[in-house]
Amino acid sequence: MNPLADALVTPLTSREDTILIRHDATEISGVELYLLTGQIANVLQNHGVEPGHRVAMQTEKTVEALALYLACLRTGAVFLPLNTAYTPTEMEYFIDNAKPTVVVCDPKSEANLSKFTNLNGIKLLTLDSVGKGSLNEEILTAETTFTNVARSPEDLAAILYTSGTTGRSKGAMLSHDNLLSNADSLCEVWRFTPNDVLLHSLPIFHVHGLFVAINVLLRAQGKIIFLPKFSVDQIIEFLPKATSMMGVPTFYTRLLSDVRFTKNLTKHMRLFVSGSAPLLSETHRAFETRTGHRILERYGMTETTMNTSNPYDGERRAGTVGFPLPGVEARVTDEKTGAILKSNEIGILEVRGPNVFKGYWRMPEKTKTEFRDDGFFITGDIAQIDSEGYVAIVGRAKDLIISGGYNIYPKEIEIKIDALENVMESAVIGAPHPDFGEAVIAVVVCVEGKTTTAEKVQTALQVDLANFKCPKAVFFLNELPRNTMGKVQKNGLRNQFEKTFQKNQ
Ligand code: MLC
Ligand code: AMP
Repeated sequence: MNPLADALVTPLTSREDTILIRHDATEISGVELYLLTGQIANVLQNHGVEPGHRVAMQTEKTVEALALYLACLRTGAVFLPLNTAYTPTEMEYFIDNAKPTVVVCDPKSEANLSKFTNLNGIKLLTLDSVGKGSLNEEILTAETTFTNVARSPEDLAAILYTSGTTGRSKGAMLSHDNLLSNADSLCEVWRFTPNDVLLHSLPIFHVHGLFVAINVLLRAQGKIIFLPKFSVDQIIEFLPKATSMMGVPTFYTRLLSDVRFTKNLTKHMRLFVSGSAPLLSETHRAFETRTGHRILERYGMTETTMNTSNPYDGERRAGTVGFPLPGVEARVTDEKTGAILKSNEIGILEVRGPNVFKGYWRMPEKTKTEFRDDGFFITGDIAQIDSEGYVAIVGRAKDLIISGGYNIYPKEIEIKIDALENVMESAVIGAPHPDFGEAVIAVVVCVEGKTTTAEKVQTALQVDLANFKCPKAVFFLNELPRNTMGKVQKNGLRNQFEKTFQKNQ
């Protein structure tokens, strides 16, 4: 038994039909994808990958990259996908922390990463945006037959890094059962069938694009229009061939700002799903007015995959994330006392179910603080559950910015800014942004008698930080506003700077 490989990969053996449609209209059948996963599984084993070993990937979105994920499942390896925007400094941290046996990267990153992987005896393979590179050279001579390695439901299938309020990234450990139970629930509640064709333009290094979109479509035995990234032009080109689409709110606001996105273009569609960041009620309404479709909003996180969803039938209520998925329990508690609150009261959202992760990689103490004794995971999101059971996310207890669906923890950026020359301290906040929902802005205090410029701060940060984390604007103050406990008043800073930021956009 290998729960995920049995459920997602083995069924490909009987799929002579197309499973993936690329942006250049070339098609891959299920059998072709299956054989490719067998070849990659053999390549991984040849490099010493054993069950439980980590295999890291930082590459563009290609069929080979997707096959690498499926090959990891077959070999019993733990898949570790990494955002393509991560800098070599960030990559070094992840590789050092996860200690993978194999890293697959873009040829452009090879020189930088090899310094580190060579020292640590890690095999580095390359894969570029058209599927070429040293991994491909090894695929060409590899056998296609491969016997799946046995795994139990509790064994790890993936580690996904998520940043935290301390500024240090943590690897969320997801088991076969976590991912399979979630894919099964979503197939059921969103009614995915073999007739579905999903328009896929999300990255495949996060929960949304990989474990929601890909796992669900493989489980349902549907087809996937596999676009390299989100582009309004490509969405408009491929929509007529799709039945369904999943995206972050930015996808939908960008589509709405294009006149070609019409009722006629979308009339055949079965489902539009949104998540990873709050969908504004006004976007929900504008989408319905334009297309006649109500977007189905759901809520999840890296540690839990999906927790709640608006109903397929029944009211998809704007401003809410719907009901807990089958088998998932949700409750709202008092942040300080942990007491369970009644309907409509606002508190911290806690969840429990087969979807909830196994803990943070090599951080047992941190893991313990995030769970209640009865097994509920403390999400850090502030929520309200109404008398009908609809969950609404009304805020965040964690200091977190969500920009275009990417999570950014201010602490990580503040640490870097505070280390810059002439800087005394800083506060990083999220300001409303018409495209990304929220944008990162920094407020900096210089050492007395010294100065720096916004440009210097931004340029320095780009060296170590992924570009989506870099502040879109930097403002200066003589001191940061603090309460009597000495805590920086970020709400005050947001009120002070968001208008100036918006005016300058
Ligand atoms: C790109 N940039 C961003 C950004 N994406 N800045 C802030 N936030 C982002 N999300 C930077 C670019 O590097 C560039 O910087 C500038 O902004 C403009 O880039 P662009 O060309 O407009 O961006 P684009 O490439 O189109 O990307 C935007 C996007 C992308 C929204 C399509 O960010 C995206 O695919 N987001 C999806 C994220 C996602 O999958 N989240 C799921 C997480 S899972 P410069 O300096 O070069 O000009 C999760 C759990 C759950 O949260 O519940 O699902
Ligand atoms: P991540 O850690 O990247 O997986 O992001 C998870 C976080 O994204 C959650 O804790 C929420 O704060 C947020 N999130 C995901 N989906 C939604 C949604 N539909 N509405 C509001 N916030 C969301």
